[in-house]
Amino acid sequence: MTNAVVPNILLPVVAAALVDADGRVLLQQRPADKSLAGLWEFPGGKVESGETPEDALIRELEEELGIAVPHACLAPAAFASAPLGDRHLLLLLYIARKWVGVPRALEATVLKWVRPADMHALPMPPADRPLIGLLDALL
Ligand code: 9L3
Ligand code: MG
Repeated sequence: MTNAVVPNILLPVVAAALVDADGRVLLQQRPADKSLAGLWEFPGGKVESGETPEDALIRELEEELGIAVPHACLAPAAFASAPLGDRHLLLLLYIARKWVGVPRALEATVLKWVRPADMHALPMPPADRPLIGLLDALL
């Protein structure tokens, strides 16, 4: 049998757990005009054609928060998946403890710093929720 072309059902999305000196992690609330409106997510977005996951995440963090994260400060940490319409979202989470600038809500409704243990009480997208426990174990 020849190799079949793998149907493109996976949607790669990258996100960051920005960790502050007190071990709190930055979450942002998705705006009303976007999918999953009102849910609290790790900042990030889709990997675009031609980008590495790390390049995509650095671009997203600049667009969404106005911060610069050096490539060397991104550590791959965990992943999770969730159905998304007729596709399947594959969420790759990176940890960063250093960045340049102060995060601002340039696309989100609001930002907040949250301890992983306190995230369970927040409404989060289906792909983000399984990452809470993994993150808690890593921090
Ligand atoms: N998504 C889920 N959790 C996240 C992020 C950054 C994104 N932490 C989902 C929401 C959308 C899709 O991935 O369905 C693409 O994200 P965006 O480009 O709307 O931010
Ligand atoms: Mg986004």
